[in-house]
Amino acid sequence: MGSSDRSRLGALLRHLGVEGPTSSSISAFPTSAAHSAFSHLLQAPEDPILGVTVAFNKDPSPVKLNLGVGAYRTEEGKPLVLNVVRRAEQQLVNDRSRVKEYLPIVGLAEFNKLSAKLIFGADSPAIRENRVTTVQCLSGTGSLRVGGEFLGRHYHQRIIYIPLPTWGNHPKVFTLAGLSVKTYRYYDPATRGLNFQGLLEDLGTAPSGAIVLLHACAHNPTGVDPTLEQWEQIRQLMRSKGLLPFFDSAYQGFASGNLDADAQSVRMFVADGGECLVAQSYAKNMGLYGERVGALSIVCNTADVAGRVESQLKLVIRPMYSNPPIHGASIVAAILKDRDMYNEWTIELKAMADRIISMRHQLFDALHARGTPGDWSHIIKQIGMFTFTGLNSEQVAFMTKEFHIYMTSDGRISMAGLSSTTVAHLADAIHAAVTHAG
Ligand code: KET
Repeated sequence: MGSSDRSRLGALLRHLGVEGPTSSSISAFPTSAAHSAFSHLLQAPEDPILGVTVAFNKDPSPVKLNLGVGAYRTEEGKPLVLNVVRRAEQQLVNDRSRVKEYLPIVGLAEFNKLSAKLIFGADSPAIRENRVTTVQCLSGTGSLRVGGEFLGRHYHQRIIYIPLPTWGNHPKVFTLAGLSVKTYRYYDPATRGLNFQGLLEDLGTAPSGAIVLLHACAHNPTGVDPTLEQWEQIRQLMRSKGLLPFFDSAYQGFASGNLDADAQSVRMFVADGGECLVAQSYAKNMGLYGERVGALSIVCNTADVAGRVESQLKLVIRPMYSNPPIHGASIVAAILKDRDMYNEWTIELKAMADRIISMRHQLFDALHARGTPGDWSHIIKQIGMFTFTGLNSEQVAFMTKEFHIYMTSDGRISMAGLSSTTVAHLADAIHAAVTHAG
């Protein structure tokens, strides 16, 4: 700004009755970083999971391998758009009657109905009795957040118990929703299995009415799920203490390859007539990651309560993002309502689940062949997208530095990112990490 400009600005401001800035304060206008309104901000760390992809993208090595984020890759290491999704999209594009109007606050009605059916079962009494309210949300994360906000506003107990360990975003989502986060024991590093006794003890001493976050299947990051008998014991304990279940169902179909089998835990809790919340994601099981499609269902004990719950959910959603996007939910609805497309989806889903299971065997065999010290049978026993290897953060850092293998520092590997061509490289890296590092 030149000096004549400055004096003209000063005159204008005086004319308007505003105290004109002196020439020195004008020259100090926020043109330099030191005077930014945000200059006090510290550089925030990258997200522990999504930041792995940021680091991966910066690495020029041709042998680099991203086993961080839980996103499915083909044998060729490429992201996969399911055939059935392409078909549904084509159908949507060809339908000239479709418009881009706002959806209702709760999203696409058909999508909500079909999503409830998918998780609770077609013959669910809760659905038949109109005791379920389902709202379309922004994938699994958005569903958890809307559920958390709702509970923070309307539920008498603010404490939510999450498993130790759990998906890294859980504590952040629920804390920001105004809940107070506590943990319950879940994983036993010694057995690389479920710490069932610890879980029962911790839930047994939880204050009555506390919320409990449960992974419906394919627990992230451990790959360890309770058996059906253990689920039944958890259910009895929770119901006897009036604990409120909040299921996170991000991997329905990925654990066993079967959508119904993977919904058993949720259905057990609904079958007893009690209340619960469920956050569903279509990111993984339909490969709709970036479309952000999910649903929050709240099962209530009467239809009347469910109606009032839905009215309050609308008040939670409207000021956050008004209403959800239309495209992804339309894809899901098109697939779920058409018998032929639904069947095609289940076949493609099973193929993804099977490929992951086959990678578990290949990795286990490769470590066995190298004589890598340790018992690696957990690689085969664990369920879902991830293997919780037991590698420590130094070993992970070593594998990234020496082998360009990217994974979260807790030793979690996304098996869906592995293929027959990269398994040897990973096995070499693990072998070297175990024998040389940490
Ligand atoms: N719950 C769990 C247990 C979960 O693992 C994820 C994603 C989500 C919810 C949310 O997914 P959404 O895309 O909002 O539907 N987990 C993978 C990706 C991520 O961290 O965002 C992961 O753990 O790699």
